[in-house]
Amino acid sequence: MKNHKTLGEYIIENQKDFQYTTGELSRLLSSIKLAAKVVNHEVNKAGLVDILGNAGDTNIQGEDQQKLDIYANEAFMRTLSNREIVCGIASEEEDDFVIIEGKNRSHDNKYIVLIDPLDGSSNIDVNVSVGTIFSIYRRVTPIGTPVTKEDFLQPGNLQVAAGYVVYGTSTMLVYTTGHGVNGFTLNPALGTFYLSHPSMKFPENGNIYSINEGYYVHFPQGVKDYLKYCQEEEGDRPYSARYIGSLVSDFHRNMIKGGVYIYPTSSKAPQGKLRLLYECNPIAFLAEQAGGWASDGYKRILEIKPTELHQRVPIFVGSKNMVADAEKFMAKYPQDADY
Ligand code: AHM
Ligand code: MG
Repeated sequence: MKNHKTLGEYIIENQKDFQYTTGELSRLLSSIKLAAKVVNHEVNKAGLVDILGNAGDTNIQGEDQQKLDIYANEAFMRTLSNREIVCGIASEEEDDFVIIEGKNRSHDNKYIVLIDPLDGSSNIDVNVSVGTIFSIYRRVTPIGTPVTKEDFLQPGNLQVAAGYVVYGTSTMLVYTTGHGVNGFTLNPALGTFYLSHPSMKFPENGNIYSINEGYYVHFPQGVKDYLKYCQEEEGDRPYSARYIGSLVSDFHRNMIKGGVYIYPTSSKAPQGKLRLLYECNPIAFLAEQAGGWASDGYKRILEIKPTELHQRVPIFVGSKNMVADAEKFMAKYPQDADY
């Protein structure tokens, strides 16, 4: 068997790539690794819910059972707060950001984390993959003071690291610190992540499109036209449609095989559905680092200046040439850019 590097070894060896190089980011990534294992253990038990009890029940040890998305939120919140590195966390599961105090009630920690603890959670009941998405920034307000909203409303191009965990047929942790994208697979018997997908790259072209076509009638005309193009018989088209309904899994597959994931605006969701800070920015950072592209249909996701924590934006992300093709169709309807 080939001797694969573990995630722990990889993080330490590549500490120097990180521009601030203090070891703090390594410790932060280690805490994400730990929380991912805890959540993985719980997600794998989801099918036993009728045996072990449902949310709101009490389990055999007398502990309250929780819904998995709440469980995942608490697991990440707890682990990230414990290591004297993070000064604030914003989560898709919380209404507002949370201020973390360091040792002796100080505010000396430098990093903020934005997290979607369990994305695609409607898929849990049916044994389909779900994921965790995370995004890390350095704070912009002075060290020593409590974090403010300003620390969280940074454009995506200021992220220092981002990644996801996919709880699928295998559990994988995929992340970037701005030096490419690497994927690590969990060996469940040992509880260790191994480097299984070094230097992940989107193929420049692809033949998969991923969108919830059930909402077709509600889509903007540019999206309708692009879908028609995907389905036409010409060259390497028609493309295949693949849509899991778990962003992390759809993105992960498209990065490996080549494809585009689209969640556009629609007459039902005029701003789109996905959140800029917890979903679109980290996924866009990974996409660009893997040689792909992420756009809101008109402009680069990573340059959008956020105005609210839970802001939604449309997203077109994946193989570079596929996103560029979709943007050409969108450009014919410039009025739709004012979503
Ligand atoms: P969630 O954060 O409430 O789980 O929603 C995000 C998910 C994505 O993972 C997925 O791609 C999308 O919502 C599916 O939405 P839809 O069912 O509208 O196609
Ligand atoms: Mg989500």
